[in-house]
Amino acid sequence: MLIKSAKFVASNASEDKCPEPALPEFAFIGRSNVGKSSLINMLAEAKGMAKISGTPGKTQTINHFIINDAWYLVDLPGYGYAKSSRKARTLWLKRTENYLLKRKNLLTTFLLIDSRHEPQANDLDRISWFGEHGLPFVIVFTKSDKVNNQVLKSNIEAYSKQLSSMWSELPLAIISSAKTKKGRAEILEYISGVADL
Ligand SMILES: Nc1nc2c(ncn2[C@@H]2O[C@H](COP(=O)(O)OP(=O)(O)OP(=O)(O)O)[C@@H](O)[C@H]2O)c(=O)[nH]1
Ligand SMILES: [Mg+2]
Repeated sequence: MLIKSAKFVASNASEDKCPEPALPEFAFIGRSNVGKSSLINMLAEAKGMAKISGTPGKTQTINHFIINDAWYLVDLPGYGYAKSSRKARTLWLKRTENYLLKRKNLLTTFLLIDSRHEPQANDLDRISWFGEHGLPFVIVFTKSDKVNNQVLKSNIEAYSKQLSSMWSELPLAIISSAKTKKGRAEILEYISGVADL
């Protein structure tokens, strides 16, 4: 898929304030600092479009970006930041879960997992949550440039093992790097197929 244009549309605190749900959209969720905003910029070939930071917790709202004037990429706040307050975590849950459950034009959510780490409880909980609610999602293993192939393979295998105990069929998983653009073609191809673009 060719990206002809990519523009920031709006930043909102709640689902009911988001742009009219008239175009297909795809959201990105995952732990703080996992690389959601970086992946969105990499896919859109738009450096600096989504705000990136080395400090976890950069994205705090629901951010819509319009691609080719035809579909949305949505950057969501991260979860699991150890230093966030209970109040902030409750707010995250309220905002994000409400968005994921209610948004009518949301076709698939990309659930990002840092490929450098072994399975983490909060990521597994999030995967279960998608399953419980029957919401379509794709796993993306991020920052693959930071890990050697052996560790990458072993971490992905550990995930597959954990997930096999919960699911009869494993969700689609894509390996990515915002740095080398690994996974870009695969993710865009998936989007274009699902949204019939
Ligand atoms: N080497 C490498 N660094 C990455 C990659 N993706 C993201 N980063 C770095 O990881 C840090 C966090 O990236 P963000 O894209 O801001 O992460 P986020 O998930 O949007 O974080 P929050 O908005 O805080 O939830 C930044 O320093 C990025 O430069 C990647 O694929 N490879
Ligand atoms: Mg972000």
